[in-house]
Amino acid sequence: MLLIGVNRSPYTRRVAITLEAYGMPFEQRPLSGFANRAEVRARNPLGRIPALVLDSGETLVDSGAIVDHLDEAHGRDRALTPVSGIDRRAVLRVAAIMMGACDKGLQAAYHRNHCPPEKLHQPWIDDCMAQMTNALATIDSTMAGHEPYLLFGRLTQADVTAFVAERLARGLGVDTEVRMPRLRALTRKLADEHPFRSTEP
Ligand SMILES: N[C@@H](CCC(=O)N[C@@H](CS)C(=O)NCC(=O)O)C(=O)O
Repeated sequence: MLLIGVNRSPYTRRVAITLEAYGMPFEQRPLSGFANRAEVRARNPLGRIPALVLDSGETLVDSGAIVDHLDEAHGRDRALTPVSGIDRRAVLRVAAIMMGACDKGLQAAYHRNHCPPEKLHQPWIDDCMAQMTNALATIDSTMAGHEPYLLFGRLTQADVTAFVAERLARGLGVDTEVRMPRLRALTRKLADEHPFRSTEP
């Protein structure tokens, strides 16, 4: 398998962490949607990373769809997202909030990086950042503070997505230590685990 994308991207890193957690061998081509436009658009018409090229030549796009395929290939009963029911909904809820938080953080960053200075609209940036921060703080408020993982005492896709979202928020200047201390403690612990350590950009 060939993973297209840089691990600086939270979506790409989510896929890379999942591949590592499942022990699936893969190669990675560290392309960025902006610096390598033509190559990325050849793999994904949207021009976004990640994309995953399967050994059959089929190309999957969007981290959610890619992770769903990896879950199926690994075996849904052993996957990072539970097969069904309330446990599945709980993991998917956290993953949706965390991926949405990344979307908002990146909207703010794209606006800041791609608009000419005279067109910058700070209230829009502030609102996006507030949505991201609020999403992370809400998950933080559900944490007991001494649990090894977010849910069920084991690693799930909730932890993977929380890890990449917290990392992005910190990179965008959110003081996660202060705003979401339990989440920050979790990501600090996860950073020592192989799938997270080996995918550090
Ligand atoms: N929903 C997508 C989001 C992917 C995404 O937005 N990737 C960013 C990199 S972090 C990208 O390629 N941006 C370039 C662009 O939007 O033009 C996923 O989960 O894979």
